Amino acid sequence: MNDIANPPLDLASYWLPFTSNRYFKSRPKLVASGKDAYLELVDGRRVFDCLSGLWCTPLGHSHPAVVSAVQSQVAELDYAPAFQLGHPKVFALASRIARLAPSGMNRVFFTNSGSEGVDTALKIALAYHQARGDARRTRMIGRERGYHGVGIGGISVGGIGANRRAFTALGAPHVDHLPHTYDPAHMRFTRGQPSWGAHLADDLERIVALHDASTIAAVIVEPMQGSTGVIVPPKGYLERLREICTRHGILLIFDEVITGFGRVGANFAAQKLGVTPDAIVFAKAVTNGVVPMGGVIVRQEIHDALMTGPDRAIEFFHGYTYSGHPLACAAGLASLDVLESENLVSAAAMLGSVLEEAVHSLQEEPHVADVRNFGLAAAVELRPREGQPTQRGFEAFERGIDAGILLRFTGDILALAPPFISTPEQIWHMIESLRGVLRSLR
Ligand code: PXG
Repeated sequence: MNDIANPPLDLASYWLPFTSNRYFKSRPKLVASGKDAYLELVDGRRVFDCLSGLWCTPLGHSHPAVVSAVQSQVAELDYAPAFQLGHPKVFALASRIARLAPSGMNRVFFTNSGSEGVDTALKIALAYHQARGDARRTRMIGRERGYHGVGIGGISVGGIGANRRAFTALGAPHVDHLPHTYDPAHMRFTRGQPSWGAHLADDLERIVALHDASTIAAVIVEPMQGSTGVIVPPKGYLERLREICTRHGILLIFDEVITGFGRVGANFAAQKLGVTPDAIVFAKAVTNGVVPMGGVIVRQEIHDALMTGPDRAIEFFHGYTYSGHPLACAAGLASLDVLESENLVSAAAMLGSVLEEAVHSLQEEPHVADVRNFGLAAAVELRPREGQPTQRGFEAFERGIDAGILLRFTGDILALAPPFISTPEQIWHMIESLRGVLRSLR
């Protein structure tokens, strides 16, 4: 292990998140630096960043405009108390985000992560109904295979078994789940949105009938499910969810932590899909992953409903020491400047067509069970090795690094979401490298 750093690093104390710690420590992979669409490991291997970090660095690494904004900010104002005070950049960033959001969604609450954003959105939903005298509306509806981070609210509405099972004792009690929308029999190798599956939204009517609409506060879904392996919404599905929520006075929350800020070829998936929710959770790309930040955008009416109570009284008992941190705001303003001035949302849309063409050329490669894509995101689902599920995904990840591509695997699904600054040649090169990896797998 002496070659990974000089002097040798003690790997014992650090407990890695969502990682096989014992395996990692037997074969550590340490990143030394990043530039544009590439990361370099301490052993000198250079890899194309196929998932833009963890979906969070669409502008590539160390973008000079973001680096310089953060450097200046830390020298000028490193922290400002978040309660009872503000600073100019936090207002500027909120207005900027409101300008990018669907019209009418113009009030922004800041958190430090997607998980905190999700829990904040759920709290806003409860507080909103209470403020309107509808305090019975406490139930939350999530969806199978949904990922909404790891807070107590997020794992309760989330639908990934392993993330919930051990912790149900802490979970929010009043939760139900819609079925997920993935059915390979109907949508294998679909390009973009599947035409089958809109009817799955009707399950919300069944849930409403079961619990009564008057007990349901909100439905939360990722417009495109990311973490579980890029599950694309069937045509008409989200429209129908919207219609049912509106009819029953239920708030619709889109968790756009992955899809927000250009990933699907529009500022938000809400705009790409033409469905406007009541709240949008964001994180990741808002600061290009440079400083942690998340948040919630809500319709003005939801915000205004909470602006009640005695003069000088706090209206919403919620917030974080680092809500709207000056460094995050500086990184956010600079990142959104770059996104706009370099037309990177259109670039993402254009590269999405390149990725679609390229990734579907893998359909006949060994082990490939499905290929799907939406915007500048795609998944290649592998058939699990007999008796050893997840091993193929894991091996693809390991071999990818040697082949110059940093892949992200979840079980046997490989997800791709390259930076918006990628060239079409880099996208094709990524896919050709992946083809080589697939052919090398057993
Ligand atoms: N909601 C969604 C939809 C997410 O994708 C979160 C909330 C939580 O965000 P924080 O910032 O608390 O991690 C996420 C996070 C992957 C991957 O490989 C996805 C996420 C995180 C790490 C890896 O798909 N999504």
